[in-house]
Amino acid sequence: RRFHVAVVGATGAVGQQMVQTLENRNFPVGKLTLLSSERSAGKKMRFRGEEIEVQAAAPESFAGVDIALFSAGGAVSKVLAPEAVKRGAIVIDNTSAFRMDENVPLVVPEVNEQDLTWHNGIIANPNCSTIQMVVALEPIRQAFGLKRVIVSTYQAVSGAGAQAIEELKEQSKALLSGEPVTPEILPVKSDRKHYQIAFNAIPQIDKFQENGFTFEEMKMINETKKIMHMPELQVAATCVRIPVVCGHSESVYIEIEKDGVSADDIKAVLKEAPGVVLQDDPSEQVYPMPVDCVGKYDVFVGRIRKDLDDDRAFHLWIVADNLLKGAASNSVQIAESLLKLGLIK
Ligand code: 11C
Repeated sequence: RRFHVAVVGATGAVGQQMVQTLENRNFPVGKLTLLSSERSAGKKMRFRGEEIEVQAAAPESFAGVDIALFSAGGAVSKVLAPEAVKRGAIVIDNTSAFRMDENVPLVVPEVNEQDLTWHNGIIANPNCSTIQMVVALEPIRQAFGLKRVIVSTYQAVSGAGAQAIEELKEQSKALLSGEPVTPEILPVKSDRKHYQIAFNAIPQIDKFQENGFTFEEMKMINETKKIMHMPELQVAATCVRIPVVCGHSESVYIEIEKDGVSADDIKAVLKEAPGVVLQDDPSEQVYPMPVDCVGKYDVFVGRIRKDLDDDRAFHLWIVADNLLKGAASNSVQIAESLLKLGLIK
């Protein structure tokens, strides 16, 4: 059978990739409905060689829809996801609106596909920087146990949307021409101050919380524990925006449970892990970089080494396309898993 799929936020940085990924992964789409805000309605997008006009999203848009992929911001999901479910659709939501709701599974298929079995209509797609990290950590946890994670991220501007990509490009051009810049989007569009991203690094992604961490950092902390079913896991994160268009990178420090494990043992596990590509050969200067990961669905891991002071601690470098594995392709993979597990009627 073929399915009626809707993409909400179709014209956005992630929405465009969702449409492309449905096509590239040959998802059995019978009908594709593209939805957006009023502002983007009327635009045309291509899917399998045909032009589809984008419509303004409304509750009635979901009549007859089997699967709705949402990526139009948390506020839109909060209002329209329940409307889609009411009309019989399964929602795969790529916003933070429902991720920590205990009635909503938060799923990365390589890690916790079975959580899909208890969904109640809405399935949450985790934050991009969380997804790529847990894909690499879960096989290590299964083999050697996992006690503690400390991550620092180097995140691409596309995580903040199409306007942030434009801002980086415009600022880069202006500064190279000796012209002044007026930051308006990054680090957070709705926060009070904005800073230059071109030729800079900004240690703020999303808004600050009362505990001194940003919301992005709290997402990495809380979502990792939920996806891995490890409320006791010790996790800390520092999230930084860098002037890269696409591809998030992460320096990850882990402490495992088992004694006597070598870096080669960790590499052997990751070599066989689903969704992971091991790129680790210092003798040949081989390691993952964002420019090489763009357009790919996998998570790339390298620079794996044992800590010099703690026998149970290791360092890893993890890179993935934040718009694909971090968002669009993980969402489409969730839809594929629903089919595989017989969870869509
Ligand atoms: C960023 N990780 O790079 C964010 C974007 O919760 O889905 C994804 C926000 C989210 O800015």
